[in-house]
Amino acid sequence: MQDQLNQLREEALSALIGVSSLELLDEVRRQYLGKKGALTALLRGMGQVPAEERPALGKLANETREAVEAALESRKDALSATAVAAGLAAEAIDVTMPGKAQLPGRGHPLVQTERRICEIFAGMGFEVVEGPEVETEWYNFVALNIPEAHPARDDHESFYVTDDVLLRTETSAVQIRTMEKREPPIRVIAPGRVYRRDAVDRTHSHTFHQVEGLLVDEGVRFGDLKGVLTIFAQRMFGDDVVSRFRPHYFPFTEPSAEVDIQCATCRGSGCAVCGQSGWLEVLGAGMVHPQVLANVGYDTSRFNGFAFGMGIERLAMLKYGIDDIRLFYENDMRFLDQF
Ligand code: 2NL
Repeated sequence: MQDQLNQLREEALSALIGVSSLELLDEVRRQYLGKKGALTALLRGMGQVPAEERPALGKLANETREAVEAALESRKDALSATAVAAGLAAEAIDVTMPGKAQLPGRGHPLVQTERRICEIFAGMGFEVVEGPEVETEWYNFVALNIPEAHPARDDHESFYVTDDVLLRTETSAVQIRTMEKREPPIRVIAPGRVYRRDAVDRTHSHTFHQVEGLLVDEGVRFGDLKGVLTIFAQRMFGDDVVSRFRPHYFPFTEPSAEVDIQCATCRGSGCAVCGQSGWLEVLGAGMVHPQVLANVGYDTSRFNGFAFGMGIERLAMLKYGIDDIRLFYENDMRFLDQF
């Protein structure tokens, strides 16, 4: 029996060496120390042992149990330590991994261009005003001296909602509303979306964006308009840009002009970009027609002014060298990412 006990201890201890998990460890505990285990089975044979040998054998049995328990305990500690270490290793953060870039958002190229235009005029004392996109014929046409027979008033060129109501074809109406509400001096710019019944192609869209400007005061001269727009062209396209004023006609200004900048690609000698003319049209302008000032109740013997209007898409296309207006509305990230 003594030998059997010693053998049991040897077996149990060597079994423990190969145990690789807490579950298997429990298995070994049951196998040797459990109610149906090897030690219990041996002790059942104690009845057959002579009485004088029992105390020594009992002591050995206890020592065996203690030895196996101690070994189980130390193996358990080792295994838990390994499990904790493995858990920590699995959770470890590799601080040397490259991060996921969070790119800051930015404005659509049209938004960026509109902001830049407004910023330049704000620097010259102009205030931004906004108004409705659905207008009456009075604000959109009549107050601006656009005659009934003008092609823009045809429903083939404008989006009419009713006989008298339409989607605005330019943001001038906002300026008419401003003049109705205030007395000169007036210095405002009106950015916004406008609508025209145009067929879509590389340079036309039925819905586009504009910035119009208006200045009304006493003794305003064409030279003031020229100065403001020359400075605008320089701030927008670079200090060395060359601009020119070319006579034009608008019903709401007299005299009127279109402003061109010299083509940066050919420096004025003519190329494919400027259609061989050497110049690129950027905006329209003129001295406000006295009839327009009279329409809002201003004293035309005292006040006069200048006004101008430009397409934001057109300016953005010139500034960034974009040759198709439709790119602005597709929201293709490969395009937008470039601005
Ligand atoms: C263009 C030309 C222009 C105006 C807009 C205007 C507004 C008022 C009175 C007089 Cl309230 N004029 N606006 C004047 C001249 C030209 O726009 O080519 N726009 C894209």
